[in-house]
Amino acid sequence: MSGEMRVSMLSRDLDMPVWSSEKGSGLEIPVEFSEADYPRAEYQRRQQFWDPIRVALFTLAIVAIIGIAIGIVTHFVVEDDKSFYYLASFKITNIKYKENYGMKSSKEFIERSHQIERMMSRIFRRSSGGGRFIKSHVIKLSPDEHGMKILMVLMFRYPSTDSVERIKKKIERILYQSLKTKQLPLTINKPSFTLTSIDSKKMRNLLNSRCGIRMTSSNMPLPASSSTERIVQGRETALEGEWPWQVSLQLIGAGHQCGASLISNTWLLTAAHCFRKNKDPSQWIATFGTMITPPAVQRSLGKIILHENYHRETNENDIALAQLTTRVEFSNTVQRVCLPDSSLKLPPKTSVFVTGFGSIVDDGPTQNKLRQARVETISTNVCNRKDVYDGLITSGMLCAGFMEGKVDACKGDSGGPLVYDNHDIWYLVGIVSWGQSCALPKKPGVYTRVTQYREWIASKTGI
Ligand code: 4AZ
Repeated sequence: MSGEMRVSMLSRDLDMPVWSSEKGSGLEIPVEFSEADYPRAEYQRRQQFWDPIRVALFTLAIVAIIGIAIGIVTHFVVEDDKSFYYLASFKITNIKYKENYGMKSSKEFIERSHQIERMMSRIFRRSSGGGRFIKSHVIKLSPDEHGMKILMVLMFRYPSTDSVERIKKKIERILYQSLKTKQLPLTINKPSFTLTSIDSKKMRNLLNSRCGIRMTSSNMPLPASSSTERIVQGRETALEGEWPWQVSLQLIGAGHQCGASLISNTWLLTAAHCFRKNKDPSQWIATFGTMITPPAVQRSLGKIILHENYHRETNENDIALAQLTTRVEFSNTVQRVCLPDSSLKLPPKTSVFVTGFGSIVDDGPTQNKLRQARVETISTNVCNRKDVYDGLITSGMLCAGFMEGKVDACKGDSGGPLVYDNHDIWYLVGIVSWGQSCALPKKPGVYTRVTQYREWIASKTGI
């Protein structure tokens, strides 16, 4: 009887009639308990609740809950990745040092640095702990009797619980292994290799010797932008520090007038036509950051230098320099952009980015939040076609946008940057200058071609 009872009792409330099945019959008949039967039934119910299957299931559930809890704690505490920075110094023996390596803006320095950075990427990305490598930057190339010496920073992300020394050993092991097994284009002299752990401040200071580098507030480098949108038809800039060289030039009492680009701790590069209304530096302020109000940093202007041959009728030589009264310190939100070598030539349809606080429709208001747009370079031949700008584009100008229109810079973006990303280093290739209205078909944006003015900038600033 008790065997048959158990089957029914497990699935029933005690104050419901209990069903008893006749052995072998498959039939169940309701059995009424008398009042005296209840305590015994209660006891049986408790005892039967803890049968071995239930105990096993219960134990399993507890183990699963503990497992999940440990997983969550591990994820947030142990696996909480942190950036680790190292300064690497080593000698390369199969390359002879060239004098131009001393100049960071030279083509020779840029190309050799990229080659070394690519090699580091190859060494660390394909290793077992490859996902830990973020990027590297060459800081300095110097002469050495056996070839040349390289100083570079290496950035990794490892769990925050890992020690600096342990990571250093891992990095060295990966590197030494690669020297043995990989065909590398440059011969690294193993005994000369030293690795020193540095903090984020030291890393920042070292990187400040280089231009055009973007970092997020957590000191993570920003990857090349993935946006494909517009200023007229653009998007608000997503991250603080995405365009750290962007400046807003404001006339005291009249607000934002133009954009500009930071090219050193004290110099801004902008368009000459921005100062048509007012050339008195004491009437101007420059603000930094992704918002006009509140600005991240603010400075007054001490000097304005217009290009001597700026012509307002033809927009020729639409370039000007402005000097801050006090220098700005570089940070994640304020950083200078690189100036390209005068020899840099961008082929048509190269992706470039324009940023600014200008209007998003023709004659619209200034935007408080910085906006960005991806545009493409257009050859001067195409831009000078009769149905485009009919010969108005001179050698000091550069067209960028789309023939179908839609994406463009607009009023208030003038003076601001058009930048080109070369291996995560950003170069100022254009200054927003003019255009027929905004985002119209066959009327792309016209920019001052910075490469054409590289010597002029150097002659005024020494940069
Ligand atoms: C302006 O008035 C202006 N579409 C700037 C850029 C462009 C047109 C006008 C390009 O400042």
